Amino acid sequence: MTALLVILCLILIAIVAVQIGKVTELASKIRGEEEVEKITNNRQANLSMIFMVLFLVGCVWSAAHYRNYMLGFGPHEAASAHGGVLDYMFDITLFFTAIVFFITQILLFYFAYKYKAEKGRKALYMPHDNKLEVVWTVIPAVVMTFLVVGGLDAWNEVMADIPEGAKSVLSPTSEDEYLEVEAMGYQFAWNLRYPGEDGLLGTRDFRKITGNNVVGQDWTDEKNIDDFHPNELVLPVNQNIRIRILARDVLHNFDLPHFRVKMDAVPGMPTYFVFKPILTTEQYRQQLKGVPEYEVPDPNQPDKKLWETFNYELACAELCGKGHFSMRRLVKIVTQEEYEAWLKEQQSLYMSSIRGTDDDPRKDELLGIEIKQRKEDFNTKVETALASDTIADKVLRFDYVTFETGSANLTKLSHYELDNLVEALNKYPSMTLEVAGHTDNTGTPEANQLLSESRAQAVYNYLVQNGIDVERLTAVGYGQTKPVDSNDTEAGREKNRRTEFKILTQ
Ligand SMILES: [Cu+2]
Repeated sequence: MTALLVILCLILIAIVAVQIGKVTELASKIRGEEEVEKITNNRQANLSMIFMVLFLVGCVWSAAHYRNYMLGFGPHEAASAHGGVLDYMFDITLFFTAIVFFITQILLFYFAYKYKAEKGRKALYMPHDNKLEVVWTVIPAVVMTFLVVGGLDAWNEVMADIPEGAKSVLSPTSEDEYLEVEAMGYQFAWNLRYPGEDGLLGTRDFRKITGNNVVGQDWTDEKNIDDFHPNELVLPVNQNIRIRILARDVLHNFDLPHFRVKMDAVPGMPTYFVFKPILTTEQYRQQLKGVPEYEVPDPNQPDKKLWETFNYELACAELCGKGHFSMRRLVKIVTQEEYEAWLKEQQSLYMSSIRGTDDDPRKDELLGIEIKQRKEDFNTKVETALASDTIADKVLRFDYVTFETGSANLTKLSHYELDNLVEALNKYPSMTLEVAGHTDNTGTPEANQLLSESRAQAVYNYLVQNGIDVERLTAVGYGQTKPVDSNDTEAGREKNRRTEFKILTQ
């Protein structure tokens, strides 16, 4: 419909133009060619002067009118430490170019007015003028030198990398520390990766990229285990941030307009940008408060004002394809405490979606942190049992001892818990145990009896192989005779299938 209207308008304008042409032609026939030409020239000259005034006034007016929306003017001061340097360079460049702009525009239109065609007037030919040449070469050269030198200085300051010796950590608290976040652009989103507890981003390999592993993290690298991928960029205020910028497919551009951070993301060529946010989201909102343009209701949340719903954003500033617009990500600058609290909610990609799956090269081993945690839990359990006077408390269930389906072969992961028991037995030399196997009621009682016996025996054998005296151990199979829960539900049956040990003496 709109297209149709536009086409109709264009046709009408064309008709009007043709008609005017015809009328002019007719008029010149009546009045005489020369007379008409003179009138037209005068009219055009006057119109061009009016246009000049309207145009220049419009330039100044629009800049003043929209100043509160523009970065670097009005309330939109830079929210990063280096931003002011760039804004200053921008202002000073604008100052000089504006002078040139106004002078040249005024002269352009004034000359067109003054030297409109007049009968008998001849052009003045001036093939060369040394003075003029010097003036319009030297002045721009001096101004350009000033701008270029200032620009280089600003560039070196803004583009400086993290100073050598600074430490990469997850939550920096001083100038000697920094947080490194990886941002990988792809069609059409940004993948953000934080380093996790260790403060280090793990290695990547593009050949390892899968649906579950968008940046191709190498899971055999310990540094990758705790890396996490949040949906928004949350950063602590007043700390150094280094963004490692990558692209997976085409050119993208990492743009944080409010921080004057902007850098191309080039496939195959990692880039970076170091900056320090100096205003939290909340402080920036306060800066917008009271500005008329932001005291109006937010169309998306009519009960709130625009300044209240303001958020920093990460955009892609390279027109990278059809879904380019959807690369927007929220950016939140928060206080140290808020940042720490946010960190606690994050879960590493490895632990949440890779661990234990077929993509996990460490499926059959525990991670250092898991070993440590389970060992602590196990020791607490044993010590509580030793301290208790109740017989029932002396019976402990193995939480992580499992067998291959239908057999008495211990799974690889069972060894960690059994090793904890070996250690406990060595620590308490007078402790003796009964290892007991139990099953649910699936299958025949005879088969279950046998299975439970051989499973208890397997645990017994493992302990003996690891140096525990046979005198201190017995292995018993109870089959399905001692359920701890109902055998009618899967959850109940799972509880009934178990291996336990009972502390007999201590
Ligand atoms: Cu893009």
